[in-house]
Parts: sequence; structure tokens; C-alpha cells
Amino acid sequence: MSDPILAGQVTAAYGRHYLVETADGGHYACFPRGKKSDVACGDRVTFAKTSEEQGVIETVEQRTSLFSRSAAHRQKLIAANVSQLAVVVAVEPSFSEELINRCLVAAECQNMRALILLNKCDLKAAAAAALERLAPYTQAGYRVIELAALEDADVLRPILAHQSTVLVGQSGMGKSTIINALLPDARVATREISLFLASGRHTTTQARLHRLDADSTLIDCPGLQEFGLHHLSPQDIEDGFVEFRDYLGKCRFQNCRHMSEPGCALTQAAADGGIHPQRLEMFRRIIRAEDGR
Ligand SMILES: Nc1nc2c(ncn2[C@@H]2O[C@H](COP(=O)(O)OP(=O)(O)O)[C@@H](O)[C@H]2O)c(=O)[nH]1
Ligand SMILES: [Mg+2]
Ligand SMILES: [Zn+2]
Repeated sequence: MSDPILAGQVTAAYGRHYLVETADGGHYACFPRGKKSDVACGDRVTFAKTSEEQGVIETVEQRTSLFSRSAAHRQKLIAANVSQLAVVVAVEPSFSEELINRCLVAAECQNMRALILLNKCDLKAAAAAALERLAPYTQAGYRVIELAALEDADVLRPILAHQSTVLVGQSGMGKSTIINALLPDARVATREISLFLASGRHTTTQARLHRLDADSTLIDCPGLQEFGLHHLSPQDIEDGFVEFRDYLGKCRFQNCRHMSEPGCALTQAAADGGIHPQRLEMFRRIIRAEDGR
């Protein structure tokens, strides 16, 4: 007799192992069939149940979104079926603005909502300066939420309600503190899952889906230092800077790359205040970096 086929959602990704949760609360350690692994945390899959606790992933359902980055010219899947990106930065230590911009572009290209969480606002002496650094994003229309997760993360609950959110950031910004504040049992659960999937090998999960309530989920992934966008075209990157959309198509040259061409509508908008000059500078930096591809 062939193995029964079950349906479920990937709630943890660890190398080529995935934890799949079924609607009745069952958990299975699953491998994808074949060598190629194109499954992400949050994916809805079908799998053949090969033993009491194991399965082989057969199909991945069509995704509503796929949040991903490139590394070493390979696309790395981070989270599937997410509606919202939350980028965590902190008052201290200093954060990378390039990383913020790259994450926002990746989210926009998947039609996700995006917002920025400024953590450690209890460090009052430095908080104002950190908030000031985020002015370009506020001007572009992104919400910036101030919080001190070590004290309280409840300010996030209404923002996370009815959404599937992926939480990203450099390490040290307070992602784990946020998860633990929202989900006190998360640390224990993550350790158990690592053991289950790795059969005792010492390592951490790549991404983990937490359920906040019946219709809100939060996908947590390890700290990111780099966020490659090789999988996107220059056109995608341009579209990923939302506030540029009002000006695109208005440059003197139809094929304007918005670098130093005369009559560039974006350059003009940055001079007039319609676009924050730092966002245009960041766009140019990303295009130059990714164009060497
Ligand atoms: N002052 C302050 N420190 C915090 C806050 N949130 C996290 N931290 C500290 O920042 C450090 C990194 O936090 P962690 O959650 O491990 O960051 P992660 O690497 O993003 O998971 C730890 O020492 C935390 O105690 C906060 O709201 N205020
Ligand atoms: Mg952490
Ligand atoms: Zn232009």
C-alpha cells in the first residue's frame, strides 16, 4: 500500500529538513522529494506520510507571496505566504540602512506591507538620533513603530493582528527579545524543534513560524548581515522604491537610469523634497552593486 498523502504548513525550516504541521496539530519532519529544495517556512504543502513522525514533501501550493534574498548568486527563500514585513532596528548598536532598503525592496516586489520597528527606545539619550535616521522611510510612507521589547512588546499586537508577518533584522537588534515577549514559550519550542529536525545535531533553525492567534502568524529568521537582490531586475528595484512611482516615466530620456543623466525626474524630485535624497542615493548604490552581477 502507498503512503497516505497529508496536507500541512511548513512551520520550521532547517537545512533540507522541514517541520510540517497538519490542521489537527500533528507534526512531521519532512524532506523534499529530489535534490532541489525550494520549500520555505510558511509554505502549504502536501506530503506522503512515511512513518509516524516523518514525511516526504510532494507538492508546494501556489504562494501568495515569497520573501527571498540572494546569496552567492543563489536565491534563498526566507518566508512564504507572508502579508507583511517588519524590519527590526535598534537605537543601539548602529544599524545598516542599506539592509533596511534592500529588505523594503524585496517586500514591495511581493506586494507586501512593510514597516520598521525601532527597538530599545528605553535608551532615551540615543533614541532621538536613531529616530532621525529613519526620517527617509517615514517620508516614503513607512510606519516606524517605537518600542522597548525588554519592557513590553504589546504595542506590536494590533500591528501583527490578522497578518502573516516576517520579522527580519541584523543580530543584536532584539528579534529574539520581541518573540519572547510576544510568545513566552517560543524559546522552548524552538529548542525542541531543532532537536526534532536535526536529530540532536547542534545547530539552529533557519526560520520558524509562530502562531499568535487563529489568524496571525509571525515568522522569525536568524540575523541577516546581507540581503542580495540578484534575483530582481533593475526595473524591479526601481519599482521597489515606492515613492519613486510618481516620477517614473517623467525623465527626459526614456531609458534614464537615474544616475547622472540630465533631466532626470528623480534627481529633480530629490532636490525639490518630493523624494528624500538618501533614498535616491541608496537606490543608486544598490543598482551599482547589483549591476556587477
Ligand atoms: N535596553 C534594551 N535592550 C534590549 C531591548 N531588547 C533587546 N535588548 C538587548 O539587546 C541584546 C540583543 O537582543 P536579542 O533579542 O538577542 O537580539 P537578536 O540578535 O536580534 O535576536 C540583548 O542583550 C537584549 O537584552 C530593549 O528593548 N532595550
Ligand atoms: Mg536572536
Ligand atoms: Zn531618471
